[in-house]
Parts: sequence; C-alpha cells; structure tokens
Amino acid sequence: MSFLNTFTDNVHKFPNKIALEFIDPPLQRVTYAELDQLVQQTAGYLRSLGLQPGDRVALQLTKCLEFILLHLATLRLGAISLPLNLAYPPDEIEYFLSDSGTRLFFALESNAARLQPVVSKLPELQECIFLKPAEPDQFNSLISDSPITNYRSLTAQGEAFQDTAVIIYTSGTTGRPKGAEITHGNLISNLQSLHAAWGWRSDDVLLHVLPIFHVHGLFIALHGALNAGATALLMREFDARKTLETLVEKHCTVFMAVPTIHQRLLDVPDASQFDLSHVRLITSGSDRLPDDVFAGFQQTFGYTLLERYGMTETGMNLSNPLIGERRIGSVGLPLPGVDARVVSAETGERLPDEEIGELEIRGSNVFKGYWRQPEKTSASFTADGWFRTGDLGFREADGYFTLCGRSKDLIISGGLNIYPPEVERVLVEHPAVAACAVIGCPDKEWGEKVTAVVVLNEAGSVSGADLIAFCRERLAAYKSPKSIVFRNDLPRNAMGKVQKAELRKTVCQVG
Ligand code: MLC
Repeated sequence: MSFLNTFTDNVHKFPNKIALEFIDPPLQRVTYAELDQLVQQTAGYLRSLGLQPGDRVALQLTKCLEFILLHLATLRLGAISLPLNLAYPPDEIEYFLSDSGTRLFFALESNAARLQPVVSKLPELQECIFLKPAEPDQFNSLISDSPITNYRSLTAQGEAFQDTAVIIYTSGTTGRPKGAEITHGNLISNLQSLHAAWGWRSDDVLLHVLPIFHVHGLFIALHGALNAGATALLMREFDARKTLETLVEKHCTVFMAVPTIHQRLLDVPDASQFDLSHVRLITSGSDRLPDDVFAGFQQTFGYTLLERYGMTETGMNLSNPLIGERRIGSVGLPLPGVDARVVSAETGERLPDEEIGELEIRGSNVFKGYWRQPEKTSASFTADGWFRTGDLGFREADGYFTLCGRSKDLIISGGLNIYPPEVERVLVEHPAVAACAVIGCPDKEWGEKVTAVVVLNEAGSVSGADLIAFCRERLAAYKSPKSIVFRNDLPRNAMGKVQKAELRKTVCQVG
C-alpha cells in the first residue's frame, strides 16, 4: 500500500466530498473525484514534457492548487518531487537545481526575471515553466490538451516502495545543504502511524495554514488529510485572526502549527472569545513548544496542545498521546512502528532512563539517505542502522521523551532550521568582514533569532543594516541575521574554535 493507493481508495469511497478548498483568493474547491481527474491530466502533461520515472521536478511556487497537482502527478509517475521554499533567492535555487539534476522546474512568473540567468546555466534542466497561480486558467489550459495518463501502479512489495518520492533539502553543519531522499515507503508508514496515533477520520476538517514546501505542511498535514479521506481547508498565507475565525466558522476539527503560530494566535486581541471546543486535535511541532505557550493555550482556549517531534529525515517520531497525558515540556512517546533510544554521545551506548544523551531513531519512517552523498549518509547512521538525530534528550521511566538541546550547531526560527555555517559562509564573503559567528538568541516570537557577531577587518567599514542586506541577497530572508553585533574579537578555545556558548551568554543578554 502506498499513500497514492490510499488516495485512490478515497477517490472511490468519497468522490463527491471536498478534498481541498482554498479559502482565500483565488477561491478554489475540488472534490476527491475532481482532484483525481486533475492529477491525471497533470500527469499526462508532465509525460508530454518527457518526464521519466526517477526524474526530478522542482517546485518553487506559492501555496496553490498547481503546486499540489504537480506534486501528486510527479509521485504518480514515479518521478521525484522537489519542493523548494519560496524564500530561497536565485543563488540558492541554482545550487538546489544543479545538485539534484532537476529536469523540470516550475516557478512563479513573478520571479522569472530573477531566475532566468540562473536556469540558463543548468545543462540538466530541460524546461523551466513559469506559472501564475493567481490566474488558474493558465495552468488549466496547459494541462487540458494533454492526454489522460494511466499511472504506473505502486505496490508495497515492488521496488516502488523503496523508490525516492520526494527530495527535501536540509542544511547541515558542514558544507552546502543536502537533499534528504524520502521514499514512498517512508511516506505511507509515517501516515499510517499518525493515522492511528491521532485518530484521523474521514469526517475531519483540517485547517491548513502552513507552507507546503516542508515536511510539516506537506506530509503531515496535507497528505495526512488526503490519506484519511478528510477535507483540507487551505489558507494561502497565515493570518492569525482569520485562522481563529475559520476554525470556528468552518467547524474545523484538526489544526497543526508551529509554536510561533500558536503564539500569534494567543496574541490576537480577544482571542479567548473564540470557542475552539469542537476542534478535536491541535498539534504543535517543528520547534520546542515553550511552556508559556502550552499554558497560554490552556488558559485562553481551554485546550491542551499536543506536542510532537519530527525531522525532515524521519517524518514524525514521537508524539504526546491523543488520549492520555499530554505532558508539558515533553515530546511524548514513540509513534507506532518507530523505535527511539538515548545513547551516550561519547561511547554510543544506550543510557539508562533520565540520563541525557543523543536521541537516535529507527523505523520505516527513516529516510533512505542524502542525495548523492554516501559519506554524509553513512555518517548520519550508526553501524546498527539507527539515525543520529543530533538532538539531546532523555527518556522517563514511563516512556515519555524530553528534548533538551542539540549536539549540532542549529538554530530553529519560526519552525525553520537554520545552520549557522551557511550564514557564516555568506558573511565572510563580505570584504569588510574578518571573522564572524552566528548564534540563535532566545526570542518570544521566533523561538530563536538569528544573530551574527562580526569582527571587521582593520580597514573595514560596513553597517549592520548593510550586512543584513548583503545576506538577504544571497540567502532566504528567514536565514539572514535579524541583528548584527560588532566585536573586536571572538572568544576562542585553545584549538581556535569559536566558543559559541560564551557568545550566547554575553551577546544574547545585550539583545
Ligand atoms: C518569515 N520570516 C522569518 C520566518 N518566517 N524569519 C525567521 N524565521 C522564520 N520562520 C521573515 C520574513 O521573511 C519577514 O522578513 C519577517 O520575518 C516577518 O515576516 P512575517 O510576515 O511576520 O512572517 P510570516 O510570513 O507570517 O511567517 C511566519 C510564520 C512562518 C511563522 C507563519 O515562518 C511559517 O509558516 N513557519 C512554519 C515553518 C514550517 O512549516 N516549518 C516546518 C519545517 S518541517 P521581512 O524583513 O522581509 O519582512 C520540520 C519537521 C517537523 O521542521 O518536525 O515538522
């Protein structure tokens, strides 16, 4: 069974049920039968462009029906979908497309002028198609002339189960971002675990406010709803008040978000006027849920948030229970089919309960490896096949896990991962910068705020604002520093390594 088989079953079971409804302009609504028909037409269109199984199709689009159709049609054809964050500037896009050897690239018409010089440099890229999601007729006319394609059928036994379905780029502590290869098997196994753990139902109505180019919005929320035969109401861009209004007015039963979004809901004036008692499941993930947001949700809405823990490479690993104690500060218990253990960072040996070590994960949810990076892949697994998450935590005697830091140098801002070396690499390209260190400072809104500590060359002169602008030209805005602190030197250990813990103590307090 693959996710696509479940979706097809739902098309037969609920042909006239609304599968997707975009609740802001352009308003669009498709039933399961209509969605299936559109995906088939889109598959026909992709095939007419020569797409073959295993080819990569990159999508850098807004949250729109076209994105979903191209993504599902790509999976249907046994090709590989490669969703890209809209915030990535052309420099980053060039790297993702060339590293992945993308064959077809769908991007926004409004970005055509910026992207054109980049795409013309890529020999493996066969075609770049610019879309206008605000004008759905454009895409309809592209796909309507294509013959309807019968999909390659995917089965649990066949090699398709092991085939890569999606590549999502994740940054790393060293080098450029790596493409995590997620298989059809990973997708369905994680969906089945979550279906059972969270009690997904075909009469659920999901309010979907997350971007669809990451695991959370794409696999957990969108695939989750389609896998359940439920209805997804999609908000193109998150708006806090509209979220609360929609949850109430459209009788939504499921809502998933990151802590920054939950905090913004709490900040809505008169938030407590919104009665969310009919929403049966509200989850929080992608970043640690601060205790005051957990408590604020209980006080304001009378709801106990269900915190869960996942990663791009593994999908979802741990979750607080649907029924039973949702423990503050804890990410809960291993999901069905997922094994979790805590090991010593030094010896790799399993640690007793309550002792802090590195969290490792095993299960059919764990990805195949990093695209064309066998060494980095093997370094991320233990000899006996456990994935090293890089997160530190402990297990309690009753099986609940708590995270308490990271062994990797990583910042999480608004639910997005940022690896400081990526930002440092850009900063040192500036001629006035002699050295720098990028750290995350605690922040009420974002969880952590990207902060760069910069040492200038003797003759160097540049303002913080100019350095931020320099980064934003080369990096996605969310990765770029939100503040720059100038120092005469950086604290280093005997090996010359910057002492980031020391910097966090002195720099973050100052703000
Ligand atoms: C936007 N900005 C961010 C940011 N998002 N900066 C830091 N961190 C972020 N996450 C920038 C914008 O570019 C903008 O810059 C400024 O901050 C303010 O923008 P905004 O309009 O207030 O932000 P908004 O568009 O509302 O976005 C905030 C958000 C969004 C919280 C809604 O970040 C979001 O949807 N986050 C969810 C990310 C997600 O889905 N993560 C899941 C990863 S999967 P300026 O200066 O240009 O105005 C994963 C696995 C798992 O982690 O377990 O789930």
